[in-house]
Amino acid sequence: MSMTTTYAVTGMTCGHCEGSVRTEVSRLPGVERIDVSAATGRLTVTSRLPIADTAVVAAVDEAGYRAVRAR
Ligand SMILES: [Cu+2]
Repeated sequence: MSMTTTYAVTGMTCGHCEGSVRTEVSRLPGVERIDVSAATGRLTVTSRLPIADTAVVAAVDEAGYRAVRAR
């Protein structure tokens, strides 16, 4: 069963930013799908394993942006 979590990401401005976030988040174990939009500042991660918010935030930080868990 998959779970989906959404984050608000600040600092992304273009497709390159989206690609950087996608690359880092895709390294996390269990990730099945990543939807990321610079236009909306949203990152949605679908995974088959629970992923700690801190791990996602750290991955986004690694890409150069800041993520906060969204409702
Ligand atoms: Cu960019």
